[in-house]
Amino acid sequence: MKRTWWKEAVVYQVYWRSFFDSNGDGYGDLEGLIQKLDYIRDLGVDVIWLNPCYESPDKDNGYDISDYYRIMDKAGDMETFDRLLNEVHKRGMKLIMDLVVNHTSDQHPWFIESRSSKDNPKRDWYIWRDKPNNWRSYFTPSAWEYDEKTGQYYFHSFAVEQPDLNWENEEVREEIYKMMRFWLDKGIDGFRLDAIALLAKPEGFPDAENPYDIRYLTNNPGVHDYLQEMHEKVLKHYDIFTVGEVAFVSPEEGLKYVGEDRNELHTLFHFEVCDEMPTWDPIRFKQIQKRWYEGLWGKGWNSQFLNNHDHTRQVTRYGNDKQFRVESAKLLATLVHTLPGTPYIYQGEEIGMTGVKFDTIEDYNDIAMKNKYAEEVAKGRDPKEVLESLQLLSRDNSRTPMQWDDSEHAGFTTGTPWLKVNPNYKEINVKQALADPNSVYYYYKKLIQLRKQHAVMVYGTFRDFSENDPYIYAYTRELDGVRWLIVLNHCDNDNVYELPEELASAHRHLLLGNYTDVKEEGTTLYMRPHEARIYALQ
Ligand code: ISL
Repeated sequence: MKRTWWKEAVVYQVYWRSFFDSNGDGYGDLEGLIQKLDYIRDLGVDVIWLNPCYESPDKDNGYDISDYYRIMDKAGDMETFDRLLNEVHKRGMKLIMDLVVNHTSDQHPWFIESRSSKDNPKRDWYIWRDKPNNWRSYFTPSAWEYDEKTGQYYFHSFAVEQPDLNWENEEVREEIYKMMRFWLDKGIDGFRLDAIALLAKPEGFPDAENPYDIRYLTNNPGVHDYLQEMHEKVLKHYDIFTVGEVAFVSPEEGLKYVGEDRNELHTLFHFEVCDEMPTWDPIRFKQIQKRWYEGLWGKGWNSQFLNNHDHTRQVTRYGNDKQFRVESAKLLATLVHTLPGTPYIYQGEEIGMTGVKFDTIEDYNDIAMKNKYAEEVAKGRDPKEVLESLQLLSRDNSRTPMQWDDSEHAGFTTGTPWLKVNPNYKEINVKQALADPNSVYYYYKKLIQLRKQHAVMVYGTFRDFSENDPYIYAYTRELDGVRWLIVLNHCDNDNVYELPEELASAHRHLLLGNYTDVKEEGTTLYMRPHEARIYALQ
């Protein structure tokens, strides 16, 4: 298999508005990120993925861009961005930008022109129709918004304030490519391409049989033509890393986006775990891993993540954030870093930050959650019940400010934070983590070091030795005669794992574990709650 830096990399996602506030306005900012770069470097990560910080009215936290060439005031300015890039590079890391090209803000001058009249030259830059079809958007009951001025509807896959660009229009595509070159020429190291599988729309927008199954929004014919053109005209001219958000695809379809012979993207986020596995489901998870491994291995590259700014923190959703918070945060880290693919760490994950439950809808900020709340309450449902039903998966679970220490607002800001800090910051914070040699933080650090030292962790083949076991996940990675065994007891009880014959005779050397000792007798491994072990087999 071809070896490349981005396969070996560990990526750290910075949701800057919640990372560190340098000027007391309650929002994290790029200057704050610069001040914390040593913290990120010390963890050992290679790449920072920065959430969108372009000029934006901020209806969807920066995913509604009104000027691709400017930095949002809350985040800073272009001078600060340039300094950030330089400081990241000085520390031997790379920076990838989050880029949103499926849609813009409704305040983008292109859209303001487009909606001004039917014969405006930019009318065709967005998607206008006389009649809507029955599609829903991600965030609203209809994907179409009526515009009184010209008596037509425009199309939006997300919020009303996020009209979709018309990728069929060549001028749009050229303008986007030009903008991408602007950022790449600055020396950034790649892109995380937002909602990239949505670029193509189906001919004629036929009604959906089930409007609630919004798969119709993605992966439509023509999307690969756009990506190949983008590759040809922009991406291939730079030594960069690209990861695309590609929801609702099978491994076979996913391979079309990331196949090494396809000239599109390097890797993708498929959301089969986060979208389709609301809580931990071991057998399902194992099947997903196996299918994606078989579908991509040797042909295209996968990504591993269990949370991000859209998905509830992993220790809350897939672990046990109460009795076994530390153990299960470490187990989940082991999983993400030892399965095949590039691992991602979402800020705060490395100290085992948890999700949150606010008492009232007013304390929430997430536009997706708030719209859904309003829609359900309007149907006459009990507001309290609606709130409770939305809490576990609210995107604000992972957006609360980074917990730096036990001072007011967790040391995130001297002002009033834009979103409340998780009340557990007194126990869970960076200062505490750095002072405790057994913290989740140091475990991440060790995992990342292992990845640097052992190619098997990146390039080793994968084999599951526990397919039908509902508690234990045991698998090997193997490369050039080096064989590792990973054993995870993903559950609140003790369990026993009997080594299969094929592995039993090998000598086992423990490389990393999340308990201070190891209980085993011969070929029987006694696993405590949320215990994780990585062995080298000889
Ligand atoms: O997170 C997902 C899987 O559940 C996706 O379905 C996600 O909601 C969707 O792919 C788009 O997310 C991205 O674009 C949105 C923005 O609100 C999200 O924060 C961003 O990650 C619109 O730009």
